[in-house]
Amino acid sequence: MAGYQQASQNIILTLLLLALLQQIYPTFAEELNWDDNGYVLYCPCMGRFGNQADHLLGSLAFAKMLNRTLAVPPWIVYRHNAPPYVNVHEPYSQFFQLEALSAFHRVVSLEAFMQHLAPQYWPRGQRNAYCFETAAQRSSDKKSCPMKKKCLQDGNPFGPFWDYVGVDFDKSILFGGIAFSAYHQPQWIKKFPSSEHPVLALPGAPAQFPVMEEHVGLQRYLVWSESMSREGEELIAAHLDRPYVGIHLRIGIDWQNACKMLERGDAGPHFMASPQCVGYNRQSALPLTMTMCLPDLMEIRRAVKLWVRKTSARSIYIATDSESHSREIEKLYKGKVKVVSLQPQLAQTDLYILGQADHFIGNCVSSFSAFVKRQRDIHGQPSSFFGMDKPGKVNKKEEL
Ligand SMILES: Nc1nc2c(ncn2[C@@H]2O[C@H](COP(=O)(O)OP(=O)(O)O)[C@@H](O)[C@H]2O)c(=O)[nH]1
Ligand SMILES: *[C@@H]1O[C@H](CO)[C@@H](O)[C@H](O)[C@H]1NC(C)=O
Ligand SMILES: [Mg+2]
Repeated sequence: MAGYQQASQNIILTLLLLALLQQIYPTFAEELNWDDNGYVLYCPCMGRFGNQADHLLGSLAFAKMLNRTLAVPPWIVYRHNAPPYVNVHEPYSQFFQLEALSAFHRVVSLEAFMQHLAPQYWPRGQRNAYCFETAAQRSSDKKSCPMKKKCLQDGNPFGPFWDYVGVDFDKSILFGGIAFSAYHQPQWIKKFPSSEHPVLALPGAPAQFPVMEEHVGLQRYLVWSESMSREGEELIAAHLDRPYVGIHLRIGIDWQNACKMLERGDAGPHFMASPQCVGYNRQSALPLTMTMCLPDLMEIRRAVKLWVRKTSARSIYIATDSESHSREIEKLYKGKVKVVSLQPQLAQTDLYILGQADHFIGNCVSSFSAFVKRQRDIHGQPSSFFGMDKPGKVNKKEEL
């Protein structure tokens, strides 16, 4: 009898606990409900982290414009130079809080969508792909969306991405004369009402690169996960003395090649992420110099010296895609300023540390730098660029 009472008390306690948990995690319960207004799915198939982040901002805006839930994709991490030598798909929440996105708009992780909703509401056999007619033109039958295979390529990252969530597409639905901008909102609703087209699955992000000016502020909804913040704060506490200047060196071989386009005159001031510093307006854009794209050691030293002096920095953090130049930078200070470059396994760790710096010097053309700059702008933290000490203002030659 006593045992029975004990057991029923345990059950009541468990139920109470479950009810409590549901209150704390309401999004978990919501994730399981189907949204009659439909979903947007896409592959972040262009570029690495910075590009994927730009695309996420635009995709959030697109999903909100159509009042569809956004199925937030995992990050595609290209691990081809280190084990496991393939693409790794990191769930969004590995780096950022999914719940923070819902302050802007309804979201569900693509993984949860596939696990909890797709089996019933988007079953095999009914999985339509949606794409531009021009994209389908490149397929062998000229009418299939390039979801898992890109013509003349091995299908990376498209195939592995949809395989990761276990999706094969059954049919392609093509469209044209329409863009992802707000101007076309009525056409989207008319062409693809959610009653007939509940899941809009796209081969790429319904967004532009670089991010449009009007969507830059959506960065505020990208909030670091607790594990990322904890790890980042621990590293800062262990290695850096405040104030510290954080710098992003984007100088590796792929970048040297990209900047050659600028050198040859094949690129205007709007080149990749550069609107962030030359201005979004094409007519009034400031010139984009080679120093801004690929700062040489002289410019790196000049900018570091300037900002270390201005902020009375006690340490410098160097994030880099290749060399850190830490020896050369150390030489400027003879041990009085600590120079740190951790070259962490996760690029996001660098992003976190740069985001927390007392001053940040970024690369204007890099979307990796742009991520840091946007985040800092939201929190009112100062940033500059190599070759541009005051964002939006051409460097005077005389300075320093
Ligand atoms: N850890 C680390 N990785 C970097 C750094 N700079 C570039 N990378 C790597 O190179 C990639 C650059 O691609 P992306 O993020 O699209 O930025 P973008 O090409 O500079 O516009 C990043 O995602 C990182 O994987 C850096 O400072 N630190
Ligand atoms: C948007 O979608 C939500 C969730 O399905 C719904 O409750 C809301 O009424 C919709 N808003 C509009 C303007 O249609
Ligand atoms: Mg890139």
